[in-house]
Amino acid sequence: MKKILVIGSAGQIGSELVIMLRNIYGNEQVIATDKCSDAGKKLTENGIFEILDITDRMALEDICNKFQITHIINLAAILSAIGEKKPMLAWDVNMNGILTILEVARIIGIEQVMIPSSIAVFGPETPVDNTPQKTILRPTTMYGVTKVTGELLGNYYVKRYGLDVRGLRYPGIISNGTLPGGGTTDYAVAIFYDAVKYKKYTCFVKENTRLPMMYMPDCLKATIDLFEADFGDLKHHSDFNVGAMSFTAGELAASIKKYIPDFEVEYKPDFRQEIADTWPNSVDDSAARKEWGWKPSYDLDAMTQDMLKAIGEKHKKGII
Ligand code: NAD
Ligand code: AKB
Repeated sequence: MKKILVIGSAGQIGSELVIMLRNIYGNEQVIATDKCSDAGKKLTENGIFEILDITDRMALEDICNKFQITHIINLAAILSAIGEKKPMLAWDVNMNGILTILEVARIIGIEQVMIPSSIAVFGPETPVDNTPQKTILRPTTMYGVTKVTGELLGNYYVKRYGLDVRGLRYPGIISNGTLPGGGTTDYAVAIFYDAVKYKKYTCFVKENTRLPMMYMPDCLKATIDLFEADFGDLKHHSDFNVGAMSFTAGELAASIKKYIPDFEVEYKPDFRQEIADTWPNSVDDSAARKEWGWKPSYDLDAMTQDMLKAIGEKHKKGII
């Protein structure tokens, strides 16, 4: 039976992934950890939550042994915008964190390690439309540098040691649970909160900025589907492109306007524009579709309706 350790579980993705994993595998089979104790009631009330800093190798080994962990999912990371403000921290958490996990996994015999990557592996020289799986990986952010290196390390551990390492390049993830943790795609979440609360939003990228995005239910599905895939069916390992939708900031605003007609957006690009300009418009995810059956469910309008409903309910209850 799988015993799953989720590292960095209090963030945007982890806080929802842990709940889904516990629903599938059982509360006691999923150990949630994060460096901060702000895990939210949900993670502590129906399962174990432990403090774990991913750069602390001894602590990681202790937790793996204590709970007889078989599978590790690492979500601890410093995202692109914070990474440009604190590049050394991004290197430490993203790089030393991954190497620590891979080494511990190799030495104590963990069955599978999952480490998500990002569209941030691409850079200004990469083809922007339908970006191929195998292409130029020359990012210009520290976050991107750590994500490319993480993918290479993952593939190295597969080839060199036969360790089962998996990863997928998430696009910008949009959700209504935990707020995003300091990335360039955060505008695509913040716009919904401000639309509901103020009917106004000041967007930090230009109206015509187009990026690949994905709604959280699809993100969780992609993660679990790859987690569950048969290792023997995988030709790729740490670097699967996964696509769902692609829209400009202006198209996102127009989709919200269909439901909130007096919603207004002002565009005031900041330093994150430069990062967004180096990422693709859309990705070719045919390898994920072929090797583990990836298929997204949400398009822009379906996501907008769902986001506005969920955030509208929070607003009515006075939670936001
Ligand atoms: P997040 O910033 O919301 O959460 C990251 C979590 O890691 C936080 O709870 C933080 O406390 C924790 N953390 C930071 N330093 C740590 C350390 N030293 N030890 C242990 N925990 C630490 O990030 P997220 O959006 O949930 O992202 C999860 C993964 O998905 C990351 O690898 C990220 O690069 C990747 N990803 C996310 C997106 C997105 O849009 N959310 C897109 C592409 C890739
Ligand atoms: C970020 O904007 O940094 C993340 C990502 C796309 O990796 N959301």
